[in-house]
Amino acid sequence: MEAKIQGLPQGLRGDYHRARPDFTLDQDMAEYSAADHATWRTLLARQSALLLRHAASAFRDRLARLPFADGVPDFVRVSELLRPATGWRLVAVPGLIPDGAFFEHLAARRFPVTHWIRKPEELDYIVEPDIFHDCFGHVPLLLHPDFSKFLAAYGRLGEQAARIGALKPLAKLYWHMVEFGLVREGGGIRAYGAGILSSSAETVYATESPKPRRLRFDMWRVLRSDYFIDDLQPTYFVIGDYAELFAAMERVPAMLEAARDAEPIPPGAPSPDDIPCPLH
Ligand code: HBI
Ligand code: FE
Repeated sequence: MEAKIQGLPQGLRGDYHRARPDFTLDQDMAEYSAADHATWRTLLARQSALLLRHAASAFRDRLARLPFADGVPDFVRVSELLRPATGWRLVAVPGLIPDGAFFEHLAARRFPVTHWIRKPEELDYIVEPDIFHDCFGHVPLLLHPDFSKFLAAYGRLGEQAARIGALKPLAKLYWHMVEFGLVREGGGIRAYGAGILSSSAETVYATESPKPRRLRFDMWRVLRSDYFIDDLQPTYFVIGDYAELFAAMERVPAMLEAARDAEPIPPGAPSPDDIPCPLH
């Protein structure tokens, strides 16, 4: 069993012994308490209040179609909406899973979602991704044609990257463009990244604060950019639309080796070809 969770951080709270070899398990709706459903609704209400001003319209429009209002969502119901739209479905996992399994699921259009929810005293911050982050943050854009194509293409790169020891640049791409991505919209800048939109502090900070760098999306820059995992991001990348993100994936296979060998750009540091994106 130790071998099974090799490559994962120590002390994860999920029950990995219950999981299949591909790290999935069955979501059991009966395991959620009334308090769990209340936690979901509290988080949903708080984040929803921020969306109109701060979230990308692609995210808001699709969130409105999802059965999230009453409490912790049932993955079977959500998958029934996803499949006819973009071919994705949700699979339940105990928490973080090893890179290889994660990439395989994405390539097959299965999105791994942690089945448990945070405790009431963790509303503002949690280290591991829980069901609120995974569902609220990631699932709306799985209904978007271009973004969901981008994410499946990302999964398909995992094998090549593992073979040549270039998983780090791929993790940077996921971090900056899936978790913390911004999009230009109607003369302003909105958030679509799951890490931003599942955090109330970062939702406001990323889209309004004058402090962070906001740079025009550049794949080669992103693949070399280090990040903080436990603080607000000092640098965000801004796309024009989700088709741009998908189109940029075509060039990644040819960039991976060079990105692996390049000097990483420290979090928040500038780089010579940066193009700033003003807030207005
Ligand atoms: N597992 N459940 C889960 N969720 C993630 O976002 C995730 C993961 N395992 C690996 C991983 N992310 C990262 O290494 C990606 O950047 C590849
Ligand atoms: Fe995430």
